[in-house]
Parts: sequence; C-alpha cells; structure tokens
Amino acid sequence: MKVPGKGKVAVLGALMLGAGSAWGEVHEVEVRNQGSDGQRMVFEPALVEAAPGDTVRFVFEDMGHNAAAYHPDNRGKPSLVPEGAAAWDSGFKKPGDAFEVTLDTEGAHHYFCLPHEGMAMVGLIAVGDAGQGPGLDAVEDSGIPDAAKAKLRKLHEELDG
Ligand SMILES: [Cu+2]
Repeated sequence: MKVPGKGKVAVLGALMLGAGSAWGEVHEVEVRNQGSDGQRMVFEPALVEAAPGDTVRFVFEDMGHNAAAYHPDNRGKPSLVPEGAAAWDSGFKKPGDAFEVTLDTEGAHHYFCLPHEGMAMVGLIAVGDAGQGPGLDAVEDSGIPDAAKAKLRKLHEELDG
C-alpha cells in the first residue's frame, strides 16, 4: 500500500530542525543610559532566562554602548560563557538599532558593555540549566571590575531566588 505524503513529512521535519533557532522565543533587552530604577548605564532587564535556541534582541536606546560576550576572543576578556559558546559582539550601535544573538549552548552567558563595564553595565543570560556554568565562582575569580562582579553576583542571586 502506498503511504501518501510520507516523503513530504520527512522533508518538513528536516526543515523544522534546520530552522529551530529561528523559531525560538525572542527576549528583548533595552540598552540605556538610565534604567527605570534610576541606575546609570544599564541593560534592562540585566537577567534573561532563556531556552536553548532562543534569541536575545538588544535594542539600543542611547549612544555609545555595545553588548559583548565575556569571551577571550573579545579583547582578551575572561571566559564567562559556557564551553563552546561563540564570542558575539554587537559593536557600537545608533539609537534605534538592534542586535540579535541566538544562544544554543546551555549554561550561564555573561556579557558586558565595553565603555561601561566598570560602571556595572553587565548582564546575564541563563540558557536552560544555568548550573551548567560558568557559575558565580568563575565571576568572582575573574579579573573584571568590582562593580561588574557585584552586579553579576546580584543577578545570580536573582536567578537562584
Ligand atoms: Cu554602555
């Protein structure tokens, strides 16, 4: 007996696998000179909880910021992203511009704004099980500015709480 449409189903399945990342959820993060709580130089929200294959969309509201993964390929920064995660960097954007990054690697992805890292302009994207690391110990042991450490400590507490 002929099975109608079997080939089509297989092709559709392959397309769905290939397009998986494009079909994930999109989490928006605003990049601002001032946050809603009055804090200067912020990613808002600074903590995003995502699933593997989800996209984070950075929307630049003000001038003079970027968003970049804590990865050795980004200006020799310490590695504060999961093993095998890519070194993404938005570059500096104009107000109204956006940058999207899709994260497939499970774990804690920490990122920073180059000019304002020392002002605690950092963020955390927890993809799936953030316990996959790198954890707060890696942040504390890294050479990043104290203000950035303090902010990331707060975000880990928020994540665990
Ligand atoms: Cu900035």
